[in-house]
Amino acid sequence: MKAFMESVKVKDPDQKEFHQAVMEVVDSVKPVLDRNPQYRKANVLSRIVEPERTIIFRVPWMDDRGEIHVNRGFRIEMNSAIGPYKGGLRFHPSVNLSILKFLAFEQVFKNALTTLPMGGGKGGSDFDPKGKSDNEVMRFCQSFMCELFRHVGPNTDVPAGDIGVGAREIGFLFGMYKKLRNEFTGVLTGKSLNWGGSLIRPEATGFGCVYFASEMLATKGESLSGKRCLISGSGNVAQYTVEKILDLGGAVLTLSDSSGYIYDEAGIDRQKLAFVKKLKNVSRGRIKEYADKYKEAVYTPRDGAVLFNPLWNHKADCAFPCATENEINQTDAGHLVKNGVRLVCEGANMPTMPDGVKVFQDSGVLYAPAKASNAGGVAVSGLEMSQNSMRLSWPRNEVDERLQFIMKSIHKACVTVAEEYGSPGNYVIGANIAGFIKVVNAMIDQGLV
Ligand code: NDP
Ligand code: 2IT
Repeated sequence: MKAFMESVKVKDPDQKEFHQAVMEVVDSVKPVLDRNPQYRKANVLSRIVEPERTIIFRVPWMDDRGEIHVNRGFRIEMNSAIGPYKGGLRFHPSVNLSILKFLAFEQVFKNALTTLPMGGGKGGSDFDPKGKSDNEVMRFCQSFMCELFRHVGPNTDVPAGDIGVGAREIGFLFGMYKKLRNEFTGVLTGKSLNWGGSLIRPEATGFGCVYFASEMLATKGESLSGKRCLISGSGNVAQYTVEKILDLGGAVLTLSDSSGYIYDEAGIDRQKLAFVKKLKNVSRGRIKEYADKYKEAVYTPRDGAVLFNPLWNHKADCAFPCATENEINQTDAGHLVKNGVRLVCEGANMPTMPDGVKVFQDSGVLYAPAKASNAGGVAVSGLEMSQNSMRLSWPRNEVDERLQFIMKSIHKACVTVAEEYGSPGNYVIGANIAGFIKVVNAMIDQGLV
């Protein structure tokens, strides 16, 4: 296994995030390979870490002053063993091959866990939508799709949103796809309701994450009612995580963006959440404005020189990291445990660094890795694809019930498989092994392709 990891690193020495994601899976699946010699013989590990296809392209666009800019566009088509490539697009200046490969790799296992027929992919651009006008974002999305359209399709590769890509961007991307192909298909998910979107898709990742947390707490005879919760981020996933925690009687104390975080001891209630949704989704403002409006809240700007995130250093019961990767380091994890946190449920992808995960596991914290706990978003994307294929739309309660059922199934699969492999309560091992077995069995069935 060590030699295998070395070979992955030597091939792409700069792809630190990708190595991190691969390492976690490789660590988990060793007992599976030991029990199943056919997997080693089929060299499944080497095959599963190599994307089936990597597309990199130029995205030229013009700003409102007539100046020309060039960004880089990507789509990683990682694995199509169990269905068309499926996964989000991220627009953020930090986007590079390493980050998209880690996300695409995670997506393969996550999608397998949903029980729906979806392969794994991810894409995006180093374009920064922050501070851009709607027209600039539209021109960028159109230029991006002018290349991407030839690689995607409802039975080939179905992108969706991620950081920096929400309903507005999906609309512009879909419009250009439809014009170029002259067809109206479910090539993207996260579409608006009146032209092919699914009810509950905007809520799905956050709601699903809280459903998963409830399942974990239920194993200890507990619920979210009365629990104090810390949440990072203030985008799509964070907003609907707050909403569902409030539905279930919990209290939410924090939210953040890349500039800083707010702490509200009085709790973020529904009225305050409505303010955050408008602030972030309509006026595209900063979370600092929350503390300008609600004087009981304290705003702390991000200090790059500090080696821990003070958001994670408050007394609480549960933590839901919902911003971005590697936002909880070993020190943050130690602070959370010291402050009484007994459950960490990941809304963001890979938000906890490996030594942070170790702190949680050594302390007996209920810890859910992203590929299990945030799978609700892509699960409802899968339901959006089904509805599009059938040319009908299910009512809200039907999609929500299916989402709850899927999150319960993922929880059950994690628990059962972890026990089967001698690591009861270890959701990392459960999720990695359950996803891995499903995908590699399909790969083997389909021969060496
Ligand atoms: P949004 O763009 O809606 O929100 C992202 C939030 O995270 C913003 O508050 C943003 O702050 C903050 N953020 C982004 N990058 C950083 C950074 N480098 N440092 C600190 N804060 C940052 O994205 P989503 O809510 O959709 O995504 C959040 C996480 O959830 C990501 O990890 C994504 O991969 C994951 N995810 C999303 C799914 C979905 O369906 N949308 C599904 C499953 C997982 P700012 O505004 O300052 O950039
Ligand atoms: O990380 C993720 O699962 C997503 N960004 C959602 C992907 C999707 O296809 O809905």
